[in-house]
Amino acid sequence: MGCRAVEVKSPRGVSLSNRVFYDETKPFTCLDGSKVIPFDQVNDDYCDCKDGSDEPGTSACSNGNFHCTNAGYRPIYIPSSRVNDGICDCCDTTDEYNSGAHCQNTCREMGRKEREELQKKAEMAREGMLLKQKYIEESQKGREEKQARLQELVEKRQSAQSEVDSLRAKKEEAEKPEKEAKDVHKKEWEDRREAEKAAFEKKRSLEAFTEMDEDSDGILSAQELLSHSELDSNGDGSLSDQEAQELLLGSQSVDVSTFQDSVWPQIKEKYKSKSEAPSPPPIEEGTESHPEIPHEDGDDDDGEDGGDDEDDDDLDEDHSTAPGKSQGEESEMPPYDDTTQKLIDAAEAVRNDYESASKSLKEIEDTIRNLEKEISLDFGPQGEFSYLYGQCYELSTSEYIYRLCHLTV
Ligand SMILES: [Ca+2]
Ligand SMILES: [Ca+2]
Ligand SMILES: [Ca+2]
Ligand SMILES: [Ca+2]
Repeated sequence: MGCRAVEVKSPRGVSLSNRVFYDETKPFTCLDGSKVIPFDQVNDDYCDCKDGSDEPGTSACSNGNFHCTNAGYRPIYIPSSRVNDGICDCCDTTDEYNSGAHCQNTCREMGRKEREELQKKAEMAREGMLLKQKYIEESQKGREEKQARLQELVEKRQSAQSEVDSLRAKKEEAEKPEKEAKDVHKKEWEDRREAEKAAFEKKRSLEAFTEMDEDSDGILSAQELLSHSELDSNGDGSLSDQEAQELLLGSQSVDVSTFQDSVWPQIKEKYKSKSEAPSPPPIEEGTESHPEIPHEDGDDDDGEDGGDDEDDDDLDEDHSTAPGKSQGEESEMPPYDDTTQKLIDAAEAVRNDYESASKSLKEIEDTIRNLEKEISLDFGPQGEFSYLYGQCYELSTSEYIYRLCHLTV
């Protein structure tokens, strides 16, 4: 491109590079080689060559091409049908040499504008290169810093890992006696409850026997049972002789110990005392009313992996609620004795240490992972796009907000 200010004499509509084929001292060979004609048939406004090459400067050939030199701007070819068609196609006006159209030579102005554009582009490219260089340098520096930081963290991870390992061992060591002591405590409490329940049941059964043994001869007869229609077994609302005998294990009567061992367990749910004071509600089997117990089990189970905070809460609850609520409520597990409590406290202290060590190890590992990821990302051949890392751009339209984030992981 650029400007060719020198006008060279050549047939009209022929480019400088094709000029060699148009030698006025020789016959003209059509450019496609199809025909040879005398040179005076070139540009004689009559189409001789199939490829139109004998009429570069007229519109005689429909497939011909006219070349504008456009000095000061850039040369172009136009279809020869546009030669002398009254419309200015070439900025140097050469296509309209015989049409009467008033064309102005605008090549110099167009060339100037183009050069200005190009200069602007070149300036921008230079600025861009400088910026790119800056980004590359920053990226290299950032990369080196990240590598150094990563190196540091990898070393730190090693010591954090051994800290966690040693605390885990300590924790397990402290949790073993803790669990044993807690189990013993729980077992003792459960045994005590069992014994209390058995004693209570024995007392109730004796009271029931005494009440049902109407003639107080120490023997409960089927006859004496009959008034207890609540013991009815076939649903007819009354207790028959036969039903009474079945309750008494097929006998006519039972003594007090047989009653307590074998009869009472069958009837105690149905039995209603006839004395005015209703019997106290029976102690239910199981531990539904003792919220502390499931927690205990939970504690022991997940003591191993430590990680969660619930552990701590449960233990705190044990300490604070057990002594307060225990009055009158035999279902509440009594507070731990001093020795057990000391074991729990000791284990808890190690658990806390272990957990905070685990937490900082995890933080180190997370940071390492992120750094490694960031280092491994492709930021261009020289890292020139690393400044885009994590940068987001938003475009709000009337309905949506488009958010574009670069290279985020
Ligand atoms: Ca011709
Ligand atoms: Ca024209
Ligand atoms: Ca009796
Ligand atoms: Ca019945």
